[in-house]
Amino acid sequence: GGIERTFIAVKPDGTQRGLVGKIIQRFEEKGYKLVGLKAIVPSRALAEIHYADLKARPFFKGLVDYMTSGKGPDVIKQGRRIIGATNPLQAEPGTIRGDYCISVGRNIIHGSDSFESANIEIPLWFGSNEVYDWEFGNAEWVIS
Ligand code: DAT
Ligand code: MG
Repeated sequence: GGIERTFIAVKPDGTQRGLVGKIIQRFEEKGYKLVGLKAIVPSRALAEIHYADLKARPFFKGLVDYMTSGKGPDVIKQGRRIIGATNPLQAEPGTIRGDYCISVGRNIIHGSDSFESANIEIPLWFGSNEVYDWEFGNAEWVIS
């Protein structure tokens, strides 16, 4: 894919466990650009809209997020690879979920699963004036 944006959210357990910095660092070190960042406790309504596709599932009530947003080539799919499988017991070592958690109900992070989802989730969580489209000073050393 071309240049994409995704929506990444550290969930309350990741925040409580002090993993926000490490998670942001993994995306930074990979070469992705952070264009928006905030710490919020989402309203119940926002969390329900975000996970609307899972409304019928028994675990629906427990899902809330803190967040980061990154930008770069193929960031949506690569972000999912960095995060690892939904069930941390199936997530490969070296992924965020594979390294930091053991329970699907406490899997510490969200990442958009497609271009369509990212384009819904980013404006759901960020106002247009909360995203800063800056340029890397060293862009040519990261993206060819
Ligand atoms: P992902 O977060 O990998 O995109 P998803 O969109 O299918 O996974 O589900 C959203 C979240 O819902 C997931 O991160 C954790 C929770 N979840 C999914 N399946 C679950 C299950 N079987 N039991 C408990 N929680 C679950
Ligand atoms: Mg999902």
